[in-house]
Amino acid sequence: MAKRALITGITGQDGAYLAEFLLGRGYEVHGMVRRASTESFERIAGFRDRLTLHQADLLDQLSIITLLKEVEPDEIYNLAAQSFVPTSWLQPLLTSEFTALGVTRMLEAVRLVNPAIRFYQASSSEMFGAVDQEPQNETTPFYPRSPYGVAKVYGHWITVNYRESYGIFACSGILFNHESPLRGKEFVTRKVSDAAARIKLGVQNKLRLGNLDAARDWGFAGDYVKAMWLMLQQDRPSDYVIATGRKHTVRELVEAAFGYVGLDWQKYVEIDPALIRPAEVNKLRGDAARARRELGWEPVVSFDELVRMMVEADLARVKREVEQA
Ligand code: NAP
Ligand code: F7E
Repeated sequence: MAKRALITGITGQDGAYLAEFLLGRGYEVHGMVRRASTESFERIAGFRDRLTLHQADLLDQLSIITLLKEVEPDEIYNLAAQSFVPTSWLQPLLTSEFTALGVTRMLEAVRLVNPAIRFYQASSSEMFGAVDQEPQNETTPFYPRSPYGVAKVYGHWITVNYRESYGIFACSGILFNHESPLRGKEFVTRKVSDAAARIKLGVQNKLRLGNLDAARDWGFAGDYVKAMWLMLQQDRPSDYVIATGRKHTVRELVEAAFGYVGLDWQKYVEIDPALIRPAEVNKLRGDAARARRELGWEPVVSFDELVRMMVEADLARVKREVEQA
């Protein structure tokens, strides 16, 4: 019989890639979506008819319990969260409700409905924050630098705690930044690829950015969702860092994206002080040796390939928009 997976956050970047990946593995895929006046199903439109979507919300405990009773999943991937770091300073309480307490609500539902369900928690390299040690691995101490990072530390430890307290097969994947053409446009990679395309096609003049010196370990979302699945297929649950092991600055990202469309980025980029964060994470680089050893996981797409993939996708999309206008 086909395995059944439940994905929270299925309408997000990772949810879409993971749903497609699991469908390809023969899974019956269910998604949890929150009620909105307008549906946000663009990312899953291509395979929407092969999914079963259910309304529930991370803020509503009973809706999650009811959902688990109805779906009876073998595996849960908890990807839903308020995931944009700057918003976490503007809405710190809501971020904690979704991104921190939401994890406990999911785990409580697993404990009550069926503790045999395997559980994946979407943890983040933002938990390392102002770290000294480089590269960061599973034993590196956390020093989060935003309400989002703090909420993710809570989500990580409550996952570990439910594993240790109740024997639940719960894994925390500590994923470094991962991007794709499906990335939200407010995140820096997509903001840059979209701007490079729009400026090249003459429908934008300037690109306003914040800190160009920040460095991140950027990988491809399509590679990273495979690691989530691999974690839940092991004999024993554990926590894994997922990263490429290479870091680049925002400046290098801009150079690569604008270079790809043959433009000199310095003519278009302006620094907007409003985009500088109250507390910054300056450099992150992950060490995924445990994942390589125990899961057999390796990233496939390089930084240059990722930038090219994103700029090409935005060029094609903006071209279509311009032609239709
Ligand atoms: P994303 O594109 O922002 O997607 C977030 C998802 O969460 C959306 O489907 C959103 O639904 C849903 N959601 C938010 N609040 C909800 C609520 N109260 N109830 C139900 N659903 C809710 O994020 P992503 O990039 O795919 O990331 C997936 C997860 O991995 C997140 O937990 C993120 O924090 C974490 N993470 C991401 C990265 C990365 O680089 N991408 C790295 C490490 C960890 P709507 O469509 O309704 O808004
Ligand atoms: O910023 C700098 C900014 O918003 C990256 C989320 O998926 O990954 C993501 O969090 C860097 C920061 O991602 C702009 O200051 C400069 O240093 O793309 P970002 P993030 O904050 O690293 C982690 C792993 C997650 O878990 C999160 O959910 O880029 N930066 N100028 C800018 N960033 C943005 N967004 N916009 C700018 O104009």
